[in-house]
Amino acid sequence: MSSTVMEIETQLVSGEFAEAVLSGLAQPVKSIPCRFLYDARGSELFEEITRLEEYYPTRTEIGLLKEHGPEIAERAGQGCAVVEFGSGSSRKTHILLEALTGASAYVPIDIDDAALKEATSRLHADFPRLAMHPVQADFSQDIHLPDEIAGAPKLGFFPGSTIGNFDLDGAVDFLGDAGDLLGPDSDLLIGADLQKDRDILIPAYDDASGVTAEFTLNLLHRINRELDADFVVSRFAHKAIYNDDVGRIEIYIESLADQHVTVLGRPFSFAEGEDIHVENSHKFTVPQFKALAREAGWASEQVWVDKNDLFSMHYLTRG
Ligand code: AVJ
Repeated sequence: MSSTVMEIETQLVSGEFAEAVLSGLAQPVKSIPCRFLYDARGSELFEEITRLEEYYPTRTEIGLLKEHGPEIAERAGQGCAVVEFGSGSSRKTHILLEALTGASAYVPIDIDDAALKEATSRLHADFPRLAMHPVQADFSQDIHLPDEIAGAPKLGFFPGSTIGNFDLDGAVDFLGDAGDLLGPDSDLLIGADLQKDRDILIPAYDDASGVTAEFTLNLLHRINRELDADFVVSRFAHKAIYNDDVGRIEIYIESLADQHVTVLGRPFSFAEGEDIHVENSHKFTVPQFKALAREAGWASEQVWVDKNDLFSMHYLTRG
């Protein structure tokens, strides 16, 4: 097909999701960016994942936040504005804000307006004297912080090891951009999941009750619903592997048969055993994460790790 015809055809398909799916499935190695896992149902299922026995990151990070809240507050100082990258986790934010009695404002940044409103109103009910300045934006855009917090010291907050979704170059870029946004002398509190035995890692991403499988396969239901597709979801399976070489969990949707699927009128074939790559979740060592932060212009001021060496929380400064 000539590139002109391709361009015209691509323009006919409206929406970022449609474009990502059509181009992702047309590649020799099929993949779809992980952000599309989080529609309303996907976000609900992810919330369920965070409460699973096998999924240690959430409860471990919450434990670290509770235990070290006073030290975090001491470092953050008086009058700081808390800038959260995403607004997904009000449970963690609540614990942080409870510890930071001196905070002057809360500024969540999220692409999803509904999620922003919900998080802000819930937190406003609990912290009525704290100024709330939600920012609706995409991290790939140029973001501007609200003028109201211009004079306040900034504490960025990026929990959950969501940084692990990026590849290593992407993580450095993100941390650099976050530093530029927060400005000189700002701080960043960030969660980073640790490398560990696959006997702990694999069940965390392939739980016995099948919630993670449902979360992954919801992507096919979403494509069927939104992109007029005919995936027979029972002919695909969730697959989580640990890639030792790069230290990351990789999540795939595996085709269980040779089959054809139509998405927005375009045909795609799948061989038995063929994968669609849908998510990476990097696991770090403490020195590796410090080096990554340093590369992006952040100095490590303090690191907290739980007693089982499962998860790390880093207090970084821009100096
Ligand atoms: C939201 C990226 C932190 O990598 O642990 C969990 C996503 N996917 N189970 C993670 C996820 C399947 C999660 N993050």
